[in-house]
Amino acid sequence: MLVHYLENTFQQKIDAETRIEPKDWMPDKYRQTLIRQISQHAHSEIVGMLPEGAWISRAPSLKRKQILLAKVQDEAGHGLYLYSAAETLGISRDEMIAQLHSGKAKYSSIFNYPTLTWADMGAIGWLVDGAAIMNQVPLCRTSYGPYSRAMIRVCKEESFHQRQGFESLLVLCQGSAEQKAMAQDALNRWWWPSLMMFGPHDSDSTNSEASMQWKIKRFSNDELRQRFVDMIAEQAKVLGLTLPDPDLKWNEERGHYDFGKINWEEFWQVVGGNGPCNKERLDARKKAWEDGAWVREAAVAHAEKRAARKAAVAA
Ligand code: BYC
Repeated sequence: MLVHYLENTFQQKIDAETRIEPKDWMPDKYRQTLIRQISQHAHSEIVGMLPEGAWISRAPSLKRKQILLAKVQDEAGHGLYLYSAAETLGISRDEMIAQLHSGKAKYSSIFNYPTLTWADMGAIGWLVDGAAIMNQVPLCRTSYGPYSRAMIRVCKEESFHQRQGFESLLVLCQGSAEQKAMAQDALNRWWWPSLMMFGPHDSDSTNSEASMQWKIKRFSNDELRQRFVDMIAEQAKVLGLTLPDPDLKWNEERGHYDFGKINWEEFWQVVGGNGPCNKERLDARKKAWEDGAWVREAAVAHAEKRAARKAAVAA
C-alpha cells in the first residue's frame, strides 16, 4: 500500500517535470536503470579517450596537438562528473570500475573500432561527438537531477568537439587529393558504427519503455538516429564527401532522409565483446588501473595523515 502511494507520488513528480534528487524516494528499478546508464556513459567517456589518445603524439601540428589534448582531457572530465553522479545513487567508484573490468558493464560500441589515420580524428569529432550531442542534449532534461546537471556542462564541451572535428575534416577535404581520399576513407569506416551508437531499433530496445515513462530518455533510439542522419547528410555536402550508403535518399513525404539497413549482427558482436578492439581497450583500462594503484594508496595515506594531525591538534 505504502509502496503504491510512493510510486504514484514519484510518477506525479516526474510528470510535473520536478527533478528527482539523491535523497528522494525512488523505485529500485529507476535507481538500477540510472546506475546502469550513467556508469556505462562514464565508462564510454574513459574508454573513449583511448582511440584518440593514440594520436596525440602523432598530430600533424602543434595546434592540432593542443586541440586533441584538450579534447581528450575533456573526456576524462566527463567521465569524472558522470562517475560522481552515479555515486549519488549508492554505488561506489570501485564497484563501477570492477563492473567495467569484469565485462559486466558495457561501454559504447563505437570505441571498439581502430583509429587508422589522422583523418579518423576528424571523423570521430564530426560523427561520434555529433551522435553524442544528438543523444545527450535531451539528457540535459533527464529526470534525475545530478545526471541532468552533469550533462549541461558535458554538452557545451561536446559541441566544441564536434566543431573541431568538422573543421579538421574540412581542411583535409580542401587539401590534396590524397588528403581528401583519407577523409572519405575515414567516413566510410566510421559512418555505420556511428549509427549504431544510438542503440538497437526501438522494437528491440529492452530498456526504452521504462526509461521513457520515467523521462530518463525523452526520445527513442530510432528518432535520434533519424535526426542524426538528417543533420550529417547535409553537412557531408559542405565537405564534399559521400556517405557510404547507396540507399540514402531524401524522402519528400516523410521530410527525412531514408537510409539503408544497419548490420545489427555486427553491433551485437561488438557489444558482446567481439569487436576489433574490445580486448585491447579493456586491457588498456585494466593496466591503467593497476599502474595507478600507488597513486590511490598514496592519496589514502595522505588523507589519513592529515586526519590524524587534525585530531591531534583538536585533542
Ligand atoms: N553500445 O534498451 P536499449 C561519447 C545496449 S560517449 C553498447 O536501447 P538504453 C564520447 C544497452 O546498454 C557516448 N551497448 O538501452 C566519448 C542495453 O544493454 P543493457 C556514450 C549498447 O540504455 C569519448 C542493450 O544494448 N553515450 O560521447 O535504453 C569521445 C539494449 O539497448 C549500445 C551514452 O552513454 C551501444 N551503442 O539506450 C567521444 C549516452 N546501445 O545495458 C565521444 C547515455 C545500446 O541492458 N546512454 N546498448 O545490458 C543512453 O542514452 C542510452 O543508454 C543508449 C541505449 C541510447 C546508449
